[in-house]
Amino acid sequence: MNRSVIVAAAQMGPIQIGTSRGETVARIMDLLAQAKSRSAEMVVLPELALTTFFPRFEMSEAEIDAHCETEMPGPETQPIFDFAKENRITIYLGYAELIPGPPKKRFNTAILIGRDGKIAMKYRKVHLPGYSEPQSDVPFQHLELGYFDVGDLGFPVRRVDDANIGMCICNDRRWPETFRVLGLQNVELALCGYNTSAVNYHGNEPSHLKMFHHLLVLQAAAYQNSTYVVATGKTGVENGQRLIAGSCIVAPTGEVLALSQTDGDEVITAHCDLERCRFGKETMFNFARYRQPEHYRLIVDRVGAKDPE
Ligand code: CDT
Repeated sequence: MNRSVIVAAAQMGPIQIGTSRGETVARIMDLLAQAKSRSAEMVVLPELALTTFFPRFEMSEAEIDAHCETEMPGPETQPIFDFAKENRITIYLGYAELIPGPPKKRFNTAILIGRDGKIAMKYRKVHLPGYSEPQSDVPFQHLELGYFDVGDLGFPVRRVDDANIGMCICNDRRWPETFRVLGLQNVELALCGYNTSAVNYHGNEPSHLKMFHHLLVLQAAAYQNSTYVVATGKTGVENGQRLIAGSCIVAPTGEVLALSQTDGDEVITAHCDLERCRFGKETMFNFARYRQPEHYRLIVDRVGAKDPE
């Protein structure tokens, strides 16, 4: 059976604060056109692709809400949906979602826009990093825990375009639980948008480790769940904060198939033969044959680590 898809990661350079949605969507449209010209059938955009990474700022409720979408598509994002339908290209789009309520909620969300121009899947970020309160003595805040609610849709996998597609967002990729939950649903293409600071302000972490850990977790996740992984970043210097690049497409073997070369808007592509996921799923990581869940109870029963008694 021939099940293959040409996938693109559409990396974006910085979106400075105050940039209009119209300007940003115009950039996205250009990236989508580039992806189409390279025969892509699926395009993955970054986390919070419509705005700057606003949790780096201390903001009022009204300012936070102004960075969120209350409807999807809305007038400014409709062209992305039209592009998906006209060109029969599936698109992962990350954005901030506001539900006015009551109760009011905000989520760090990604949707998959199907080839019919309709929302095929939605995911709301589960592992929110950073803090709920501003921290002192840091050059930039990371206030996702205060600005967003924890996602309430689990880690979905859906059959879209004859592929088992899973979604996660940025920090989720560092948690093996994310990918194992996707793996247990036979994920074949795991999609992840990110905004990752190039510097850890809470310790003396050498800066090269940011890229090392990014690739380490994606390659391990792909191998251990025998799935393709497509990870797309927002990069460059955004409001004075440098973000790592390194958008990539990883094979089910854990090998990197494509890696971005620049710090700005850039499209990378790879041909993904979904049948290649079967080998790992049927041999080394044949979950039905080898998993021993009775020995994994602590993973769901305990949140924080404790010393042995
Ligand atoms: N956007 C996002 O999730 N960033 C995190 C950094 C968290 S450090 C406070 C990441 O995992 O890259």
